[in-house]
Formats: sequence, structure tokens, C-alpha cells
Amino acid sequence: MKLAVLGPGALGCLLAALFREAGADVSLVDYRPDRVARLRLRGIQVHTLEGVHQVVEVPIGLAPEVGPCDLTIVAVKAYQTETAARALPDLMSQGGAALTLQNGLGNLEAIARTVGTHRLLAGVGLLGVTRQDEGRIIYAGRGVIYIGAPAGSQVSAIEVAAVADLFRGAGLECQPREDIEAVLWEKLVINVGINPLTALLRVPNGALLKLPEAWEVAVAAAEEAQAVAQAAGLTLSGDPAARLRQVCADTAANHSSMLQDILAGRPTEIEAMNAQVATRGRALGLPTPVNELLTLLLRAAAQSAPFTVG
Ligand code: KPL
Repeated sequence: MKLAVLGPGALGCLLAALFREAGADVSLVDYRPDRVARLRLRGIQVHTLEGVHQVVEVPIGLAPEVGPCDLTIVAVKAYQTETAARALPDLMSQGGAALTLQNGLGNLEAIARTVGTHRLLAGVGLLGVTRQDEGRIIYAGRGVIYIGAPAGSQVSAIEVAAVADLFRGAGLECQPREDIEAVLWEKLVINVGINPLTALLRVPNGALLKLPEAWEVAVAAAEEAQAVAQAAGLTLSGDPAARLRQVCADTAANHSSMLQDILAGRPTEIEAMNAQVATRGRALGLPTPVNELLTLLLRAAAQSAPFTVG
């Protein structure tokens, strides 16, 4: 099976390196020729907390040089999905599938606008991986990846199982799920609580458990998201506050992806997270004041960088 991983961010580099190490026919795809050239020279540098440093030479190229592939994994930030999706017609073979392994909601819809829904897969990865620099990542935590065929997809259960086997072959825990939309929302419920608060307060995930006011806001955002998911007809497992507490404890030292984005001066994924909850809540007649306010605050935080003092 020929694979492409679209996006040389933290997750993209990790997946490409792990698949390559496992002997898969994989290429990493970028849209920037300058970065492709640098990554080809340096390879992908993977560091673990146990002190392992490894340089993996992964084939890297632009989409027209790499395709056509049987499976293309979309691993770009949510705000780049629309742009990245334009590479998919070059990358996907006839009968090939695209798997989005991204944060937030709206990615499936953005990809479907370019290649339709019939060969789409969705996934949620609970891996602790941080981008230190271009092509340089820290693999801090092994977690499970869930994958499945969303509504409108014609990818069969047998094909989903084959993709899960591929991930397992690369040393990743991967489980097929028939309720992948609910799984996407379960992750979103966590992200809308942890990500904006940690980014605004510039604290690691575990600090939220020690900051009662911040915790109250995080739980309120998560509860609103869960209510919207339920109003949309999805069944989410467990209590949002309990899940939030568990993830904050499990990833206590981790800097959320939104905090990393704010610190690096990059755009954040707020539009795919809290803004999605607010928009979908509005469409269902459900008020989501906490998610609306957090969306505005994060937009303001991103715009305020040139004016910050100190
Ligand atoms: O997904 C995450 C993120 O940072 O985007 C969590 C689960 C909050 C871990 O940091």
C-alpha cells in the first residue's frame, strides 16, 4: 500500500517516520518547495522523553511528485485544511482513500468539497507529540488512534480494518470505530475546555486542575459542547467534567496545541474548536455563551500580538 502523509507538522512527521521505520512505502508531502528541500537534507528528527534521538530519512516531496497513493493521511492544522485539500486530487489514486487525523470539526466538510465524501475516513489521535522545530519533534506519549468511515463514506469495514492494521504495524495502537463522529466530538469536548484556557493563561494542561476559576470555565465550555453533540443526535460516553479531569491529569505537563500556537505566533485552531460549537449550537437553537466568549478572546489574543507590552 502506497502512503502519503500530508503536512510536515508534529503529527505528520511522527507518522511518516514511524511508517518509514516499519518499512512502509510512505512519503511526506508539503506544499512549500523551500521546506521540502530542507527536510530532505535533514531528515525527520524524533526525540523521546526517554532520551532516544533518531533521524529518519523519509521521502519528502510536493504532491504532484508523490502521488498517486492508496491512502493519504491529512495531518495539517485545521486552518490549513482548505488549502491542503487542493493537493488531494494529485495524491489520491483511483479508489484511494483520504484519512483526516486532525483536531476539531469542519475538516471532513472542507476535504469533501474537493474530493467528495465517498473515499473519506476520519480519525482521532490521542498522541503526545510536539513540534520543536522544522522536522524536529518530541514524541512524548503513546496513545490510541481511532479511525472510521464517517457519514457518506463508502470505505468498507474491511478497508478500515486494513488501515488499522497498517497503523499497528507501525507500532501505534489503532482501533476501528463505527461511531467515529461521536469520537470526534468526544475529543472536541476535551479540546474546547483545555485548549483556549491553557493558551490564554499560558499554563500546561495540569495547571487547570489547580486554578478553580479557570477550571469552572473549562468545564462549562466542555458541557456546552457535549449538549450540542447530544442535540445533534450523537451519543457521547461519560461526563465531560470527569473526562476533562482525566485528560488534564494524564497530560499534566503537556502544552496544549493552542498554547504552542500562541507562543509561536501561529494562527490557532479556535475556528475548528469553540467556534464550531458556537455555530452548530446556534443552528440547533442551543445557547453556547462560554464557547462564544472563548472564541472572541482567542481571536483577540491572536490579533493582539503586535500590541503586547513588556
Ligand atoms: O489534544 C490536545 C491538544 O493539545 O490539542 C490535548 C488533548 C488537550 C492535549 O494537549
